Amino acid sequence: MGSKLIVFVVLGVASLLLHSSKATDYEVGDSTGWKVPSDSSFYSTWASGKNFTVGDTLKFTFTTGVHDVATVSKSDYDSCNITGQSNVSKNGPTTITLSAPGTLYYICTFSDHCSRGQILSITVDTSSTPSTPSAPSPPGTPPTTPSSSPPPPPSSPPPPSPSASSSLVATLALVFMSIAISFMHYL
Ligand SMILES: *[C@@H]1O[C@H](CO)[C@@H](O)[C@H](O)[C@H]1NC(C)=O
Ligand SMILES: *[C@@H]1O[C@H](CO)[C@@H](O)[C@H](O)[C@H]1NC(C)=O
Ligand SMILES: *[C@@H]1O[C@H](CO)[C@@H](O)[C@H](O)[C@H]1NC(C)=O
Ligand SMILES: [Cu+2]
Repeated sequence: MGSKLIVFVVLGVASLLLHSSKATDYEVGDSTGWKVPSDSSFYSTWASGKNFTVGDTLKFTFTTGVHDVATVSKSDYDSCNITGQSNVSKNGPTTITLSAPGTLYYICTFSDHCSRGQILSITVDTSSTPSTPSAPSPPGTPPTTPSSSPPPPPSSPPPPSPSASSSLVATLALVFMSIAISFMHYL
């Protein structure tokens, strides 16, 4: 009985780990869900520190008829323009797949909910691999590096190797094996 339970727990953790290496399913606001927050910066706080990538999903949990989710332009987001919005999900919960990189803006179109902080903006990156930030150079200026300053020290951390996920699989396989072996000892 106890061993079977352990196997189930390990299976659950393993599937979670393997799943999170592909795409992340975000519950907007976590346990708060999608509603008028008590703190108007609640959803920007929720989004900060999260790295959204293409393929991830956003789940907005709300009661149908009490809130909605409108995908809006930046200017409509900035001004809390709730009128004339056409891209609105009225049924809760709503799951939105982040299909392209860029910044996305979501508001609730019910009365004053947007101005009271029921508003979310996220930036979606292309992939989870860190890209080299390229500083925009003024037009017409050749991209020359100043020779006066010394080159940066080559102490950048190594890029994540593709073997990271396979070593995870190997570790999990080992865990499964040892559990199976200890299981057989009981029989
Ligand atoms: C998001 O990405 C930044 C920069 O690549 C990194 O420092 C940070 O730890 C990442 N955060 C999460 C939650 O993965
Ligand atoms: C509000 O948003 C709608 C849809 O984007 C737009 O047609 C309308 O002009 C906007 N109104 C104002 C005052 O910006
Ligand atoms: C409508 O909203 C969805 C979800 O955010 C988005 O993927 C789609 O691009 C939007 N469509 C338009 C026409 O803006
Ligand atoms: Cu609302």
